Amino acid sequence: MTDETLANLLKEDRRFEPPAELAANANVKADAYDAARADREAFWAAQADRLSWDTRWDRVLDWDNAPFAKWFVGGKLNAAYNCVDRHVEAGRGDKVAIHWVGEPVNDGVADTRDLTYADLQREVSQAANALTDLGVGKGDRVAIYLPMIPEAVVAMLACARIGAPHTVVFGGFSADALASRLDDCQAKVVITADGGYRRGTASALKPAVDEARTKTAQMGHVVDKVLVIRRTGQEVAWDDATDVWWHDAVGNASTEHTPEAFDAEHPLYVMYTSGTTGKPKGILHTTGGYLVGSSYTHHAVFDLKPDTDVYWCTADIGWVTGHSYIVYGPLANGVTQVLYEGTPDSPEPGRWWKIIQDYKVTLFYTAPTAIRSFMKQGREIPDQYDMSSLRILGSVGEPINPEAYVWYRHVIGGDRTPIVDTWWQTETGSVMISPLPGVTAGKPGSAMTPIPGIEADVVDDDGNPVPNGSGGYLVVTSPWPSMLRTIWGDDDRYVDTYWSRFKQQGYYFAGDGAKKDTDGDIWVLGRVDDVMNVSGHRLSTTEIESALVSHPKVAESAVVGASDPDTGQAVVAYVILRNEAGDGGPDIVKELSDHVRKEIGPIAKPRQIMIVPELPKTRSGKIMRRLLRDVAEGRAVGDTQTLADASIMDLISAGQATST
Ligand code: 6R9
Repeated sequence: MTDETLANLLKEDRRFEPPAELAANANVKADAYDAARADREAFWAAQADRLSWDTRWDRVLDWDNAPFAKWFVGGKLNAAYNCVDRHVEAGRGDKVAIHWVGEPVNDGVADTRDLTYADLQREVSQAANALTDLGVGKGDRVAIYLPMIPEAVVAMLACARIGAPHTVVFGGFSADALASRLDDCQAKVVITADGGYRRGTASALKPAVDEARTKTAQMGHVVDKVLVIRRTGQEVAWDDATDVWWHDAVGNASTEHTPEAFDAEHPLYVMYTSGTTGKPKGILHTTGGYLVGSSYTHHAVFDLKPDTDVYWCTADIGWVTGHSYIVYGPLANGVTQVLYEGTPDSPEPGRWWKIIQDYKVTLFYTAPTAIRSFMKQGREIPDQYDMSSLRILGSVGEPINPEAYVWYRHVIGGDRTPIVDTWWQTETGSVMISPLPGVTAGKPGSAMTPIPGIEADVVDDDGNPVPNGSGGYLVVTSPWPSMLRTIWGDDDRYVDTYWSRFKQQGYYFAGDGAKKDTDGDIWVLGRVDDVMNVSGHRLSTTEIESALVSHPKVAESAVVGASDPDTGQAVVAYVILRNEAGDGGPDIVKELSDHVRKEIGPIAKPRQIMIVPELPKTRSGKIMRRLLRDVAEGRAVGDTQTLADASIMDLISAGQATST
């Protein structure tokens, strides 16, 4: 973000007060901030009481071995029981848990299915029994690689029910990306489907699992079983020794299953996310604190009224937002929600707005990148639908620019709905900084203040809080229940990545830059490290550079995130070819782009690839990405004094027009 955009942002002075009725009836009011400040542990203990525990904890927080936290020490609970069974036992078995809106959509009618809490209880129990029969026990890892079908939720809850940590891999990731995750967490079983639908067309998933399984075998790790859901009915290669149909194994299993209570610190899941080095980090979340954090924040930030609200989060379960705000938070709160498969604008540009109209959605949660793309299409499309049911709109994944915020509120929310701009991360497990819809007067573009129970600040290089009106690094200053516990198999990397930057103060370093305005409200500005944010998805520059360098024609590469009006940031790659590759041939750009797609997945595909003769490096050999970003964003190239060879930037800037 340039200084100029930042200055403009902070000139933003529109305020949106909460609607009076919402404020009067809000689940969480202003006094919660005071209660949490007075006694943070007692505050979180009160939130933990919203769940059902088999054994109560005897200590709220054990921070003796910081930064390794234990929350609700000695407590025991089952996450799936909390998300499913307890609602059935409370007489809400007939309540719809999930309105699934799938693909394909034929003649305007989608493939749909409603699942009640009683349905979920039966299916989760069957899946839990089937996984147990396949040899999955407490502590074994299960990978889930699925489209957005109800079975994805069922599979996650079945794992939670038997204490087998799941690792959900986004269905858009390649076989290679899947293989490295299977290997890293040593997954015993993979749950997948023959294929999935996108824009009405079936695409295969199972072949990527087969390929990944072969790859992990070469790495020395053998996946025992692959449980396959028949979704599209397409042909699949079958290996009798490993492959099992879901409809056989799960379909024939008993619908009775008694959940076992697990320790509050028992691992619930591992979610891989991009870091600053090539290897994705397996973020570990455990059971008790995570469920407390995700369910409390969902109740507070969305002011969820389970008897009347219809909630919809458009995320994919392959991301943390899908974990915390489709599966665990909402279901623990007994919500009725929409789950959808597909894309926002297919088969019709107004698909989302039609879903809101049809299901009378009241709480809606999506990402700025989607809002910007709808803005581009124009308000004529949403204006055709009745969205008067909406009462709160949420935003997540990247900073929301004030214009998108105001458009979202005005066009989608009819100027009635507060917007909750929620800042959080895979690592934080649940929302950390956000307005409360019944309390906060929202400012377009600001995530505002840490929610009750969370303590965060913006600090300078030395870890001192910056005064209002200044910028710095975003930190969390005290532990919170849904915090990551470690990086799977790599405690040192956990300490290094998050706790060494402000070791003396004991602050969690989020990797984001932020500014406090004159009122002290927080504006998150984006990453300060080599992590990009493309359409709300985290990608590491190093990971894409490694993918490019693994191509036989490539000698070296540098990747930057350039600002992009649609996707927030976009991947721009600079590539030096090997001598023997000559000019790479006429299709070199496409070849490299396809290669990245294959290695990581379509979301990592560069917007632009430039073949360059050299990369700008400092004398110590560090690539100066700042200069490459200048070129990618079409600016005059900044200070080149520290370059070992300043003429290189002229070559790169001149070459840009011809090589893209
Ligand atoms: C939940 C999620 C985390 C990174 C985070 C930050 C960016 C997320 C934001 C936001 C500004 C918001 N981010 N929400 N930036 N305002 N409301 O997105 O997790 O995929 O781990 O990404 O996303 O840069 O550090 P994750």
